[in-house]
Amino acid sequence: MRASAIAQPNIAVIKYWGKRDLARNLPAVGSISVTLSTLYTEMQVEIDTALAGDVLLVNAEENRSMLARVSDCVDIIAGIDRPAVRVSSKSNFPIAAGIASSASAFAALVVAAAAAFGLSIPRNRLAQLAGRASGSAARSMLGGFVELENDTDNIRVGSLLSAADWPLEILIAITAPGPKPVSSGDAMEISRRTSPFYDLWIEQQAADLAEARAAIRQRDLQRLGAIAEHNCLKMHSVMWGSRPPMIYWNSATIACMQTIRELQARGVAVFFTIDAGPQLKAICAAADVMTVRTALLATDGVLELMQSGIGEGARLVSA
Ligand code: 2P0
Repeated sequence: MRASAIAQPNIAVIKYWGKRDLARNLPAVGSISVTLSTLYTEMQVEIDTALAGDVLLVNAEENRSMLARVSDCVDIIAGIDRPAVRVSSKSNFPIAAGIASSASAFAALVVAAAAAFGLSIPRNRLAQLAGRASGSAARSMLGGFVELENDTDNIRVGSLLSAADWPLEILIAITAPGPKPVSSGDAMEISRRTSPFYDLWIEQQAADLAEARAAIRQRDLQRLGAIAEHNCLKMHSVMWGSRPPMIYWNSATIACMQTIRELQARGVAVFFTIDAGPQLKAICAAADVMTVRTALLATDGVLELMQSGIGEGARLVSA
């Protein structure tokens, strides 16, 4: 009747931007991400027949704005005739600020909800169901380097390398902690409808995925960095070319990019990526993490640095 699960957010090195089926929330492109280890969302789902309707607590406070999305996700797992649930979510990082909080939240939610209702659902099916709630959540079902394949009729997730196979470090430079002005889902739709670069973005994704896959298999950080930065900046070009433009960066985001370029010029193996928010994520070998930390902390406008290794997929914890 009650179950808890933990999931980690993931950072895409080859991005998901755009949907090909709004009703089923199917992405228009495949993507590749790394699952983080130190940031987490823990979700507890408790069936409570005494409740008149579902209740959602986020970090111990009742939250009505996210309730409908959470209820829909539990419906997808347990059916609409299910009893009401009390869902409690805890995270150790800012929500809706471009650090993939919906990915860890919905990955943990599907695992906890399936267990609370006593359902045994294969992992790939859970990934598909999590993906209906949030496209990127499907990737947090697995650990390490994860590819989300955009098949003809559904999605499939697969692991390219485990966390232990290539122990990289990820630094997240927080440049503004508040929630983003436009949700990723809405912004993607605006891009699809209005950006003159959108079709080209979709067309080129298979080549970017193949290049990243090869770089990951070879554990070639420089090769992965080159394609990841290209893919990230191309996604943001699609956003900037949208009407109205979707500009998530601030001046500190650009200062952080400059810092990474300077490190690269000094021979440090590091690359950046930026999602639908103003935070910059730097990915480097464990041996270089102190150098990258120091440089990012000295960059104007960086408020805080979060650090993570590569972690595991969503899993049950004792409730
Ligand atoms: C990604 N993002 O691949 C890309 C890069 C943001 C920028 O996946 O509408 O919050 O819920 O499916 O999962 C954010 O997308 O979007 C995202 P929905 P989601 O990480």
